[in-house]
Amino acid sequence: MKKYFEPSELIINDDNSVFHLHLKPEELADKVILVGDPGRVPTVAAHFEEKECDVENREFHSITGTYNGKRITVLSTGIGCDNIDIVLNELDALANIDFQTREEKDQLRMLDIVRIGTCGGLQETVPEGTFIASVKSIGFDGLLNFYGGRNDVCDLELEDAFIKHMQWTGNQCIQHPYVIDANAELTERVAGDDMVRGITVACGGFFGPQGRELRIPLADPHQNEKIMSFEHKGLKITNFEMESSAVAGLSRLLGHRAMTCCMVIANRVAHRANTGYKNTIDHLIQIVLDRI
Ligand code: R1P
Ligand code: URA
Repeated sequence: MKKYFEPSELIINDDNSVFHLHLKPEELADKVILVGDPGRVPTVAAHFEEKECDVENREFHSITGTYNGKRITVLSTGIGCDNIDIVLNELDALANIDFQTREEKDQLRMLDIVRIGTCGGLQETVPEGTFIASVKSIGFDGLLNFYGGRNDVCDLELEDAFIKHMQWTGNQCIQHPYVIDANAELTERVAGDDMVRGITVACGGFFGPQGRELRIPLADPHQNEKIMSFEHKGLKITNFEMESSAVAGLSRLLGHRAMTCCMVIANRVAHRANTGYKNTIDHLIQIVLDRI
């Protein structure tokens, strides 16, 4: 029996577009670039030779077009993994659910999804301007813990090692972290020779969860020191951002290939930040467009 999705579970707008993204099934390409900042969407699409649709709703701005003959959809997710839950589920619905019958399709499509983001560097070796490919992500956001099959796709050995290393007790930083791999083939192709490979911690916030203390003290004042000293099978934690774990995790569970690459805009060891990054992220965009 085919799976049927009720109107309350998969919400479809009157114009046959999906509830939040406002995209229609025929408007989605197999290659998808996700960016956080809606302002980054026109920057990516400026490289397209043709545009076939340009749709906006809330923080979700999508443009589908072609780059060197490749059909690509670029879409903004806004900030945070809660939006990634919406974006990944709606992208998959556009690809793999028939909007007329509300049933899962017989032939499932696999999307190649690359997130181009910004991040905070956690080692001296990744100064501002470095491109980092997240080989693995540690999700502090808790999202994957709500989905069945989570333990089948997560790196439970690294999860255990990380939890022991952090020595959190009681309700300190309570979400159970999950550890998820990016798609290895896509990561190799997109990261090439010019990106640093590392473990990324994806946080459910920019301040406390990333160990930034303004006027509220942190639950664990030693959080970042411990994160920076963690090492597993030769890999160190290189950076903080806020979406890679949810992108990799939901893509794995849905049968899509995903990876995240970010440009470092702040280095937490050197205590420096580059606020002029919007002028330089185009180089990373160009690399991804050529390799996706
Ligand atoms: C925080 O400033 C935002 O920047 C990073 C984080 O993941 C978070 O979304 O990514 P983007 O530049 O893609 O938004
Ligand atoms: N994005 C983040 O999530 N953290 C940083 O430090 C910089 C960009």
